[in-house]
Amino acid sequence: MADVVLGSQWGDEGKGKLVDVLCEDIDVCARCQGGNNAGHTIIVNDVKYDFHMLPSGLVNPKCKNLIGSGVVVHLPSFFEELEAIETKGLDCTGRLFVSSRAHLVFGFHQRTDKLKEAELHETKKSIGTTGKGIGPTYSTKASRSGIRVHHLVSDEPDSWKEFETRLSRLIETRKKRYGHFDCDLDSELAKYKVLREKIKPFVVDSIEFMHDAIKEKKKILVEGANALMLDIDFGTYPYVTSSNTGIGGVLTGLGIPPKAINNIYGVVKAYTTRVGEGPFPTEQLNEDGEKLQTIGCEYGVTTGRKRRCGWLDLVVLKYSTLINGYTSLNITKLDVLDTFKEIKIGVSYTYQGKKVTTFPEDLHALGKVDVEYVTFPGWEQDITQIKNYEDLPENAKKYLEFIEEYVEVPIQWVGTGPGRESMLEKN
Ligand code: 2SA
Ligand code: GDP
Ligand code: MG
Repeated sequence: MADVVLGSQWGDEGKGKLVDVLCEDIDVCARCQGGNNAGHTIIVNDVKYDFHMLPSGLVNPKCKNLIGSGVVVHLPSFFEELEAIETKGLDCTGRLFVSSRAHLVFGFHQRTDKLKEAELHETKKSIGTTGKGIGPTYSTKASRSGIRVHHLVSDEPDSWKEFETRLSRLIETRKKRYGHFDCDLDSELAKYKVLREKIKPFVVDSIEFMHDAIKEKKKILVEGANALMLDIDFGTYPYVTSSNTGIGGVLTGLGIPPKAINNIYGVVKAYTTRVGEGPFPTEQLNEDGEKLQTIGCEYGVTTGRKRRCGWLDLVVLKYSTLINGYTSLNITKLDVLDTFKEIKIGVSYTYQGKKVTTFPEDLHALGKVDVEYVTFPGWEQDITQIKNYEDLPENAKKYLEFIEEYVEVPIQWVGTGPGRESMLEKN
């Protein structure tokens, strides 16, 4: 059976840390969507690991790791990331696998991503993407002109020739569209001839891989990337990423049936952050927002961008819970609120004087809602050294219990610091 870790807000809730904690006891860790736009930071014995495309389960030496068919893979970054974590002492030999059905991200996708953003910028409508080519790669996938891992590694006669033709066609289309498009097919082909041999040992049929693991009763953990409010269908479209970041992406990105899923853990930051453009009703463009940003060290792991910050938004969390069906929650970064005298939680929206009863799909409306807040007294105490949930200050417990009651999902863990050891389990 598989347990799943999903981001419940706009990402960077601390999914990587929960995956690390759970992986102590896990046989297989799998990524199902996204690509190297993700950034998961894990701190083990004061060593900091930044995962982007590789599954965070690699920190556990006993855990096998799969990049599923729903992930988009930029091979040069794959090897760079692998080398970086191996240099820090993680031996990944024989523990990392890539689906033959995963789509490849090429340099031309990344260039297209940046050109599209530049065009949108002119009309002040840029998405604020990570520039990693994620949107353009999922676009070629949906338009059925994408190149998958098996196209690259196939030993069938003429397969390399077919690969050349596919890549050349894709680049030509971009040249026609953008005119000044800078991409040299020959140097790209030379690079991929080398990468083809390098990636071969990692490639598996991920359907067989997952179903063998299920049959052998292995403990599987699926690591979600990005988060529900960035989901291509359910997020704040078009200010979203290009994959299904919710529970649906787990099934389509790994080829497993719903009955193989056991627990669905929702990771919830004790406040809210967002990186990139798009509406953010509880954003605090004031001292409180700056304080959250500074104390929470809220910078993008992939791009280094400052994250926008605001209060916890339970309208968002309730909506995210409806879609993903969390069985329990991990509230993270509670310690970041330690010095606040008062802490607010957004509990409802009104639009044009009327209470909003469903989550607005129209961003003009979402951008203009008034948020009703409940104000909590802070605990004004350092909680980073606390070892048991029961020992948390009363005001912190009240804050947590309010969340639990509002969304009707139990809290299972509370994060009180970035390290693996700073995770309180609630009984
Ligand atoms: P993209 O590049 O096409 O996926 O961007 C589309 C939107 O999705 C947002 N997005 C993210 N939001 C939060 N965290 C992400 N990962 C990195 C991190 C981000 C970083 O962990 O910090 O380093 O900047 C992530 N990836 C994509 C993105 O901001 C756009 O709003
Ligand atoms: P992810 O994308 O959801 O895996 O999250 P990121 O790694 O992008 O961002 C979360 C950041 O918060 C990382 O730097 C983590 O080390 C850090 N973090 C995770 N949990 C906690 C916590 O409970 N307290 C504090 N202070 N930091 C945390
Ligand atoms: Mg992140």
